[in-house]
Amino acid sequence: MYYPEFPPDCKSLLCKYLSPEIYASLKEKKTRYGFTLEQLIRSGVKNVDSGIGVYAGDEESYELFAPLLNPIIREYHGFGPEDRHISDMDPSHLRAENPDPEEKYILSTRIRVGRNLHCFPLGPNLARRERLIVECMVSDALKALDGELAGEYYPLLGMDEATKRQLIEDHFLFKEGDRFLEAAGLNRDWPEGRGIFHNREKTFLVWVNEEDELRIISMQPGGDIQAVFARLAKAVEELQKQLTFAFSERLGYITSCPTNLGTAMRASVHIKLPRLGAKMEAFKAITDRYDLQIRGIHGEHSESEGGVYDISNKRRLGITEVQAVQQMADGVVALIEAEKKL
Ligand code: ADP
Ligand code: CIR
Repeated sequence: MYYPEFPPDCKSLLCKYLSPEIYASLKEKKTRYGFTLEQLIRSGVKNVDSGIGVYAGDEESYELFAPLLNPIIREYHGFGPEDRHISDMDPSHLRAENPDPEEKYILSTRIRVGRNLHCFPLGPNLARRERLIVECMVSDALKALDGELAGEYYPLLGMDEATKRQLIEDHFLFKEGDRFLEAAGLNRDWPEGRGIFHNREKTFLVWVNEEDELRIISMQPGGDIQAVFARLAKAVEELQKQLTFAFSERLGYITSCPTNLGTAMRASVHIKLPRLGAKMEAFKAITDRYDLQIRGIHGEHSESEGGVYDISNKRRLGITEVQAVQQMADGVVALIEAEKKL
């Protein structure tokens, strides 16, 4: 294995922080689960248009490869090696009244957290057998939920194409064939071991063995952010009674992509902002002020359609869950005000 080549205009954080010296100091290292630098950086080496370019194979990756990962974490989250993550998922601490009660702008609200099981490596380093055990453990835990959270687990293997396509189009199910995940080894043995759980109303969903072993999702039409957060907090609390999630005192919840560490939370709205969308500079000035990210409406790396954008908190580590949602909610109020003025 040689020092990788990046094009001169490469903007990934991998390319920025993988100096030849750091490369040389890490290239022979291996975690207890056998994860190497080559595996860690494969996605960003193959996809030189990555924003980040790395995926961890286990919790230990974050210690062993810290000379590369710490600077990436600092730049993305503004979180240094001496900082400690703090969690707060108490919905009574959130002040997020519906910013759009007349439903003119916000189409839907979604909050997700990523989780991984404490006693397994992360997806890029998960063996086929382990992935199946994770699927079994998680679907068993989900089966025990009741009330509003009760639902069914649908494995991807054997799901008919039309159902799958519809679930993806309706924003409930993950896409297939993501080249960033593919290069990270996250799509091995596809579709076996993957699946989706949801309640009858599709307001509570869990993705199994996608980028993380669990993606726990609460979503609903409109802008009732408070209700979406309260449902998520309840679901996480219930699942925690049955499953132990990978968690570090310093980095919070451990996820395969360093952008998701900490809260592992992305709180988003799909929001119609056609006027702001035509004035990208003004739009970005507001999203930067509230530390928000703009995505297209079919998820990351997709484009906006009809002036509808996915607006979410960018930072997930070093702020609490309540702060992450509050940032999104406050930013959305400012965006709606700006849209009205144009
Ligand atoms: P993640 O949220 O897990 O980081 P993506 O950005 O790929 O991953 O989004 C996953 C799916 O969730 C996509 O289909 C996306 O359109 C959908 N989604 C995200 N936010 C919302 C929202 N507020 N309302 C409806 N669907 C949403
Ligand atoms: C990239 O580097 O652009 C991709 N690996 C995605 C990074 C952030 N998104 C994510 O974790 N889903």
